[in-house]
Amino acid sequence: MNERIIIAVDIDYFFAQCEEVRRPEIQGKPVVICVYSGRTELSGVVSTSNYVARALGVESGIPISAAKRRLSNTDAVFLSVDQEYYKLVSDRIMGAVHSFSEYFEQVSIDEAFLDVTNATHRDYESAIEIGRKIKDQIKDLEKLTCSVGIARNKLLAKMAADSQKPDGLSVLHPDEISVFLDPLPIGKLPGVGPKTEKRMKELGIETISTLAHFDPGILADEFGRNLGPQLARLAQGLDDEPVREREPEQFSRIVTLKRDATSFNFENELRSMTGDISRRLRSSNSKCKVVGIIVITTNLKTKHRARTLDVSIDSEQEIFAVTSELFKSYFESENSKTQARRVGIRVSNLVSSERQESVSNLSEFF
Ligand code: TTP
Ligand code: MG
Ligand code: MG
Repeated sequence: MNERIIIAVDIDYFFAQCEEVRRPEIQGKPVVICVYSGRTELSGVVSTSNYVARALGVESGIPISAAKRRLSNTDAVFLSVDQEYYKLVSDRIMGAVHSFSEYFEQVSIDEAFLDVTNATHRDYESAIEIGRKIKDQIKDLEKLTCSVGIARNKLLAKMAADSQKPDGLSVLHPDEISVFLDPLPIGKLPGVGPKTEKRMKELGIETISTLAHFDPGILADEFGRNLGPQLARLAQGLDDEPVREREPEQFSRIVTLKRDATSFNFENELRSMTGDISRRLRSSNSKCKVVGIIVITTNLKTKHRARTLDVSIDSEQEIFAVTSELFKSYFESENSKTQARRVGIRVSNLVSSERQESVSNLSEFF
């Protein structure tokens, strides 16, 4: 029997919720996270918004000018994206989610899958328990809510998670799949974008059930020999994609200082972070080529400095040497103008240390 149990996790209104957590005073107001293009004061698009703003018609992808109009009579808060900050929060959450199963795949900044087939002995009750623990842990760690979906494959787990947002936990038992899928509009099927949706409607396909039973020949003609039949399979709830571990691209750690700093006076905190990063590099058999520091100032600005190294490294001492230098030169250049509230380090451009070893072993023969 190859029946699986997959858990999907997606953070609710991720960027906007991160901002609500670090600026509690904006909670309850419409919050809009903007990507300003810089051309004019208002040009750009909405990255995401909280549910208060969504209820007023403001969602991902609409122009900022439209969002301003729709929220003109409210106390809405418009903030610029702070991708670096969200990435730090995401890294910590993903680290925590990963600890629930070795079969883990992160698919975007706020979304991951776990295969818990073995861990649960194919028992949905114990998968629900894991889902609850994941939600509790993300809440404890970062004060964020997420939505969890549990089903027999990635497609259905994701759709289940999406079906009960925010703060949901939705389980789709194998015998409930068609009742869940059939009546949904085709736009809810991952893979059906606005263009495909429009064309499908012209063909009279409104619901997932209609798509599931549609003439495969016509679908292949209309949407391509691969995509057409693939869409029909998805509409039947079929998906064999495994949960695939992806190589991490970077590791980071960040701490809040006991006292705001205007100089590098947090050696102990830095040692603890470099020790942690070094252990994470070694346990994933990687070394890093780029080492960077992160400073979050008392007025919530995020600043970065990074250095690309000639040789990749993984030791605590080496990472400490580079990051302490970066911190010193950061504070010198800032000239005590800003105070650091949180400080962090990040290593990236990871290379496999095994591959390096095998290359150097080989070179000994020549
Ligand atoms: P999503 O998970 O798609 O959306 P969300 O977390 O904001 O809202 P929810 O899951 O509750 O529906 O995307 C995660 C983040 O990715 C989102 O917070 C901001 C960013 N994003 C964009 O910048 N532009 C976009 O068009 C979308 C969809 C997301
Ligand atoms: Mg999300
Ligand atoms: Mg997402």
